[in-house]
Amino acid sequence: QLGLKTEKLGHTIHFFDEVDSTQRIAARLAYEGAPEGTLVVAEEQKAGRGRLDRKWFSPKGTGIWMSLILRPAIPPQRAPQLTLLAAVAVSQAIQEVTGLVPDIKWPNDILLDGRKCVGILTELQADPDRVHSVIIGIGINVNQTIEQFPEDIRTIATSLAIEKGGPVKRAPLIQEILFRLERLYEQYLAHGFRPIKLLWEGYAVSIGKPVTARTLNGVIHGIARGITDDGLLILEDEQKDIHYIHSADIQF
Ligand code: BT5
Repeated sequence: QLGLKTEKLGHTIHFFDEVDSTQRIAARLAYEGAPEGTLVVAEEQKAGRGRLDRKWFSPKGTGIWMSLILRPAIPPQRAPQLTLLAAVAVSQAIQEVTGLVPDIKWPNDILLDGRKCVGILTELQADPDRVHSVIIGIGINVNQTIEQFPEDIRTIATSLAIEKGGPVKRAPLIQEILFRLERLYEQYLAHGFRPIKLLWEGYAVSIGKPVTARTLNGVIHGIARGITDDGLLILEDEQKDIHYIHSADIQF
């Protein structure tokens, strides 16, 4: 039992021991009409995924692998804002529960000590002018030891337990994430993205620094200048031209 402090988010929870991906299950539930706030949580994902069909390593019992259904009345181009909103909510919750201070790396990573401990994946069911549902997938490495990570991500990944130096309980963290998400989401629906953007900037790394952005259209080197009110990354290249980046992998 999670002992929720929320009005709406997480009031229907589907728990699974093992799934391919909580994203796929949540998408099916959303398609079948599941209400806003429906949450899918799994102990283990056999085919957890990241962006662009990359794999998300989701071993049994050591992490939080969950997907939340939202139904905001927004046009689809505003959906990336919800990735940033979720990153703020998860960062606040991690800070509250563990005392660790995370960094957000645009658009969807949360880092501790420069290593990735959270990945967020936002997927949509939408018409060109209207969102039907947004599935927010959140993967958190909670209690893995460094040896438990596959070799290819061992130098770039970390867990809350590694950083804190001891185990972290998952249920209170899920509870805190939903609580923070609900608050920020209400703010977002009432006042738009601006208040969320200000909070986001408080956690952001790489703003003002040189970065390399790998997009589907090519590679851009430049200085990250911030994000727009829509949540796009503002990048100033070596010719001082400004690029607005919708989606990319960022390195610094
Ligand atoms: C992400 O993609 O970071 C989004 C991850 C979302 C996972 C959640 S878990 C619940 C829900 N159900 C799903 O199936 N997915 C969501 P991206 O930015 O593309 O990063 C993927 C890359 O992160 C991989 O290519 C690896 O390099 C690295 N990676 C994979 N597993 C990791 C892990 N457990 N911890 C840290 N890094 C990892």
